[in-house]
Amino acid sequence: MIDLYTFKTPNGRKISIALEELGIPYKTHAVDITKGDQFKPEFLAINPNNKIPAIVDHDAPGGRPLALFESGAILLYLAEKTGSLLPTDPRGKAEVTQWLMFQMGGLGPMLGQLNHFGRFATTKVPYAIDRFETEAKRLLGVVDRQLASRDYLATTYSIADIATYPWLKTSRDFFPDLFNDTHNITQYLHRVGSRPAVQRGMQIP
Ligand SMILES: N[C@@H](CCC(=O)N[C@@H](CS)C(=O)NCC(=O)O)C(=O)O
Repeated sequence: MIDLYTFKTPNGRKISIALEELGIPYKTHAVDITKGDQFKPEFLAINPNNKIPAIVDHDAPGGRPLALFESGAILLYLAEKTGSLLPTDPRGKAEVTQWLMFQMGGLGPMLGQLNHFGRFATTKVPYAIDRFETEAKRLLGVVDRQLASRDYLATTYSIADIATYPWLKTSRDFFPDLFNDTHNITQYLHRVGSRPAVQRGMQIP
């Protein structure tokens, strides 16, 4: 059994999608980050970085519960624990890890900053909006070109797609103009979004 601490954001949805894909039983705990739940001592004991998602795996290696934060680390852990969604051959694994890191270090943070400065900042800062919009467009171009000749980011459907899909889907809903020239991404969103586990995971919490 896994306890999943999450909220309705792209980073949270990565883990609910993965758990749904893998068929691992889990219990959802909604951490309302708009109300400060992430700063409560009981949550900080699980993630000292006060962010969702986090998990506690009660059937972890070593025979004692394992608390984990950082969505990329959680995805790698779940994939390796189950032997799914991550190839075991070094070449295939490296390709998936590359696109996972691209999402964790590039696409996610840049789209996240664009979301902040474009939708939530109380002061409009044109320089920041322009910077993050330009970088987001460039990164979306990289993804779109990668998908021109393949169905998934790496050779097969993997945790790299699970990390990327919720960010693309949510960003397209809020910033549709960014996706005017990304037809391969549009098809990819249909392809990945039609998976029942993805649909279920996107509803959590
Ligand atoms: N690199 C982290 C980022 C997690 C993150 O930014 N979580 C946000 C929601 S998407 C959060 O919990 N923010 C609350 C806060 O910063 O107080 C991951 O991928 O897990």
